[in-house]
Amino acid sequence: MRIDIITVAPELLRSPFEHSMMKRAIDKGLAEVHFHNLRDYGIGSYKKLDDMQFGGGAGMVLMIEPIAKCIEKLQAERTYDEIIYMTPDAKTLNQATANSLSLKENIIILTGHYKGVDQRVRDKYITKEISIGDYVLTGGELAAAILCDAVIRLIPGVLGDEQSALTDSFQDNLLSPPVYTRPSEYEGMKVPDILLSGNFPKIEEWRNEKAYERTQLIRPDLLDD
Ligand code: 6GU
Repeated sequence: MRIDIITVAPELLRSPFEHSMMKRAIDKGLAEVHFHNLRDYGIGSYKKLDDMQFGGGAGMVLMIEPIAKCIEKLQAERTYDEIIYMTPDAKTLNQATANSLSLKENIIILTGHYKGVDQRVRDKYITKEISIGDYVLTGGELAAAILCDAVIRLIPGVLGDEQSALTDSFQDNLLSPPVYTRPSEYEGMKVPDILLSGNFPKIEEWRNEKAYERTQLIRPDLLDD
């Protein structure tokens, strides 16, 4: 999978890709991530990227020309399955979206800044808009890193068997059950007997029950779907 990230702040984004699972995926050749500094496509000698919004109001808006130049240069090189815009005014990222994106060949992620991008960018180029939650970040860069992490770890071969994505929280719309490790007793707090029993069908049943209870308590909305 190839991901092209268009951003005004590539330095804000680079480090998560140099560690842990995303680094492993990139080192294994399972994911390729390229950063494109929007500034390189800016207008005139000042490399202008943004301007005041028509109709008045605070905040600068990213102009269409630099973004168009960058996207069209990439599109001339290959076909993209999705062109994603990271923005708080979109549907929230969930596991189903991450699963479906992990199967794509080439995607572009555009990250906004300031007041966002000119609406015509969204109308002309964007095939999918994603928010990572109901709060506002300064820019879409950290949101893009989160999206990439959620997607890249699902690419077949990235996770080892020992940490199969299939047992993740949310993979089946349930939160994870509680987990324990040694010692089996700490200051009088005991690990549930069932987990020490070696009765694996019963353990599985217990985990499902706890996952359901926890979901019911903390995220009952997940059970509505
Ligand atoms: Cl994708 N961008 C920004 N700027 N803020 C956000 C977001 C994205 N998702 C939640 N808040």
